[in-house]
Order: sequence, then structure tokens, then C-alpha cells
Amino acid sequence: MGLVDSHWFKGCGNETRGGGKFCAAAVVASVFVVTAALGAEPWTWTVEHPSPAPSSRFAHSMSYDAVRKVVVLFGGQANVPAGTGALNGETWELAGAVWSQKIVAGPGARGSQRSVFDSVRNRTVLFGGANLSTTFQDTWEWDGATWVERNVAGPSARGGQAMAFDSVRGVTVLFGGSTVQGTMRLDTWEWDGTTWALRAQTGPSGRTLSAMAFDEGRGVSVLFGGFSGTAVLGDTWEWNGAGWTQRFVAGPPARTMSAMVYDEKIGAVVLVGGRLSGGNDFADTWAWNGTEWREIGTSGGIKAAYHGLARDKSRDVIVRFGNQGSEFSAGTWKLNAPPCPSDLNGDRVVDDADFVIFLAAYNVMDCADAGMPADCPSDMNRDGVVDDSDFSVFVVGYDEMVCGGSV
Ligand SMILES: [Ca+2]
Ligand SMILES: [Ca+2]
Repeated sequence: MGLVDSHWFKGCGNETRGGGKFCAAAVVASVFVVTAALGAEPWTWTVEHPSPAPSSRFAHSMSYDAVRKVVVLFGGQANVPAGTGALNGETWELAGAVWSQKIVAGPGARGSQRSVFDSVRNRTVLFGGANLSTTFQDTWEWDGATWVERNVAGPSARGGQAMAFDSVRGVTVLFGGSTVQGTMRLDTWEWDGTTWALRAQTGPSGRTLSAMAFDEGRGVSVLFGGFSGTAVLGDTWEWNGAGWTQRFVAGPPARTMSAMVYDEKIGAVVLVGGRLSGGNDFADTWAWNGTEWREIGTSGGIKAAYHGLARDKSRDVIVRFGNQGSEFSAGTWKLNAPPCPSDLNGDRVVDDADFVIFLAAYNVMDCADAGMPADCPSDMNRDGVVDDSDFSVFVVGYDEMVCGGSV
């Protein structure tokens, strides 16, 4: 039972329209506590096969340029058996469903580099990686037109490091990684666009191929798992700019070669796939809101490891490309949250803010009226009029308060 019950609905249904009174005061004054919950409806994976598109690959880097609204992909290794595939130095961008290759000079062919989008300076920052014999320690920046190498001192050569952009403090955070020969790193660095600063040498144990993402709501970089050189890890850590804190919580099974993004709509980092051991990859999806890990039910997905992952905010999807796993697919995969029709402002929570939007349209009634908000958002049944039949649909979501699949 939510805060709006059928008694309340009946009591307000006969109010005069147009006056804006419609019981708004009683409801808006109610106190909402949105508790963490997972709906029964699964999130949905869909796969597209646009052309052109990057060739099949893994160990590439992917990040989302929130200003130009494109996913930037660089490099990677062809997905052929025994890890013998060719490395490339290609730059691609994905705008919605359309891939385009940028034919430009840039970093050399490599894999296991990582990239993030610096939303303060509007640059995609790429560091390190390796080819089959050499580990890199170069820093590059991409503005959509040109790759620029930043010739500065910084972290030692490594690939598979964790990276995230701390948009609160305006720095790229880098942790760990390894050389191609297998030497593990455990140092934490930050790049402010001018200088790499060594920030910590204690925290998570030395490891490579961890997943990391910046939680924009809580202002911390979240790290999960990775490979120590001898063991696959399943620990959760957070970096706040001053120190690392391990979060001792039940969570996803240990894994390496996973990937994580922050989903601002649900206020949680989302972890997708990864590998426990050769031939033992995951198809699961998890969300961490700072308090607990919850598994998100999904449909239509496949196992994936060593894939690229990005959150396309403008299109409200999580994009996955590439995979080293046995269920490899060359397609462009997108993870959509379940539909949530009562969430009229699109923030994945149904609350009083949505009710205010509903009421505004309810008071106008006719979708054709010049005073109706664009797209007639409250016409739930799409019959051109906002009336009690729409309210009976809206109130179902309002009673549940959270969208199906929210965390
Ligand atoms: Ca909402
Ligand atoms: Ca209607």
C-alpha cells in the first residue's frame, strides 16, 4: 500500500476542474520516503547491428561524451581464439544508433587502456594500455576532432587500470592495473588536466581489470573486484579523494573483466558481466546505491567479459559493445530500464513531482488545448483527454512510488 489509496482517489475525483485545487494540497503535503526496492519487471537488453560499426573486439575503451552526446570507443583486440587477434588504434563514435569512424592520428594500436570523459574540460582522457609486448604510460586527450598527447610525468606503464572521472572534484581518478608481464599496481593517481598527482599507495590490493565508476550522487568512485595475479576478487571499495574505504557488504560474485557505469536515473552504479574463470563468464547485472548491492533482473542479455560499457544519458540507455566471451556478438547492445508510465518527469521515481505534472494537465483536460504541456504527458491511455481514467492508471504507479526495476 502506498500513500495514495482508493479512498483518497474517490474523495478527490469530483472536484471542480480548472481551479487547480484537485486535492493537490493534501497530496503534495504528504511525506514520501522512497525506499530501495526492486520491481518485478526486468530491464531489457536489445541488440542492434548498424553498419558501419567497429569490428568484433574486446579490451577496447569506451566512455560517454556528455557534451557531444556520443559514446567514444578506442582500440581493442580482435576477438579470435587464443588471444592472438590483432590490436587496433581505431577511434569510433556512437551517436544514438549510428557509428562513425574518425580517421585521425592518435594513440597507437593497443588494448586494456581506459578512458573517461572529463566533463569539466570537455575532453575524453585515455591512459596506458598494452600491445602484445609493450605496456604504455602515455596520456591522451580527444576533443572530438583531434587526439593530443599530453607529455607529462604520471603513473608508471600499465593497462587494465580502473579509471573514473570525479565530476565533483573535477579530476580523473586512476587506480591499479598491471604491466603486460603481469606486475600488479596498487597506486591511486589523479589527473586535473595539467598534472598527474600520486594520491595514495594504500587501499585495495594490487590488481588489474577491476570495474570502476563515479557515483555522481554520493561523490565517490566505486571500485569492484578484478584480478590480483593469482585470485579473482569480489570486494567493494570507495575513493572519496582523500582515502579508500572498503565496504563490507554482500554483493556480486567475484569477477574480473567486468564494467561499471553510473546511472543517474536510479542513483546507483551498475555493474555488467565479467569473468570468474576461463569459460565462466557472467550475464548478470547489479546495482550499488552506497548501502547495498541488488541484482537487477534482465532479459535478452548474453554473457560478457572484457567488454566496453557506457551510460548514454541523453538516450537513457546503458550501451555495451564487444566481448571476449563465448557468447560473443558483434552487435551494439543496449540495456533499457522497464517502462514506468507514471514517472512523468523521467527520474525513475514516482512521487509528488510527477503528481504536480499530472494535475497541471488534469486541470486543462483537453490535449488539444493550447495550455496543455507538450506531448500531453498525463494522457496515460492516449485518448486525447486527461480525465479520471488516466488518473486510475497514474495512481497505480504512484502507489508503488518506485519504478519497476528501480533500486
Ligand atoms: Ca518522477
Ligand atoms: Ca486519457
